[in-house]
Amino acid sequence: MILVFGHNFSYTDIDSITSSIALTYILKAEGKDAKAVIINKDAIQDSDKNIILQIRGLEIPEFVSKETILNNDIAIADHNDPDESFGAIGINKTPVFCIDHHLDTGIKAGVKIIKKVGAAATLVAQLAKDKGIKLPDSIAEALVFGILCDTKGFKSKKTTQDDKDMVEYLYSAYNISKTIEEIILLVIADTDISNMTIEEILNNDLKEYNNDLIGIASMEVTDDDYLLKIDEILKEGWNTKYELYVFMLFKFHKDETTVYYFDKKYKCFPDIKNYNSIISRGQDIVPEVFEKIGKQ
Ligand SMILES: [Mn+2]
Repeated sequence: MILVFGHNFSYTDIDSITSSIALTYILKAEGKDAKAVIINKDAIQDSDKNIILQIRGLEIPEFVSKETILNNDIAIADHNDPDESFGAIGINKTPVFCIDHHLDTGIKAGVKIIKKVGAAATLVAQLAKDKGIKLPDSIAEALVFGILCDTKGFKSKKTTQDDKDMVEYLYSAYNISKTIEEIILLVIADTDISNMTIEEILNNDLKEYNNDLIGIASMEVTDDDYLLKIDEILKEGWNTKYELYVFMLFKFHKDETTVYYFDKKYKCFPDIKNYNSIISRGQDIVPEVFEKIGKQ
């Protein structure tokens, strides 16, 4: 059996979930025994659960134990860094399949497809298309959600023509029950930051790096309500467990990103940096952080 999963540490996301479900379908269509799973039972945060409920026919992958992972083959989608995945629970395995849109860590895999596009879901949809595998409409629709989530409705700087072309193709080849505009409204819902605790805010969409010494969280907003919490964010950002904690604020109403750094160790990051676009954690901030700490 091949267990298929996206990045799970700390949180998974819609791109990871939909990509792993579609990759599972492709592997099964090729006669392999495969199952989409999650490997961290706390991987799905509430904001994503609300989106998942809107995706027709989508079943949340079941959680499997470390022992189950040890006894089966693995395939990974939407990441290629063992540290943010199975490595985090002490598993050392070569995936039989890896499909991802992040920077190549040099991981070994039976089949490895890594291409810099806006969403892993774009690559998985392309894989099905290339192989002539007809997906169920519900899985095609899930992939549209994955692409629009990760590219933030094509607003993210990491969006490529491939992502746009793939969404257009999926609409032409499948029966998708919602329009692009309807899906964008669902996936870029304004985060009601005023009703969140500071802990929830600082942990939102959190990913850990560098043996969990670095944490990078992010939040999407569509108005200026976040200003009510900004003093608390600026204060408590220093009290996380990380040597370097980064909080990215995507301001969709202004097409801007503000990045707050809480650097207790490296002393080489500004407290705050503004960008005139919706930038990407994986493509903009993570490489910059590792380049800077590498020089320290
Ligand atoms: Mn992704």
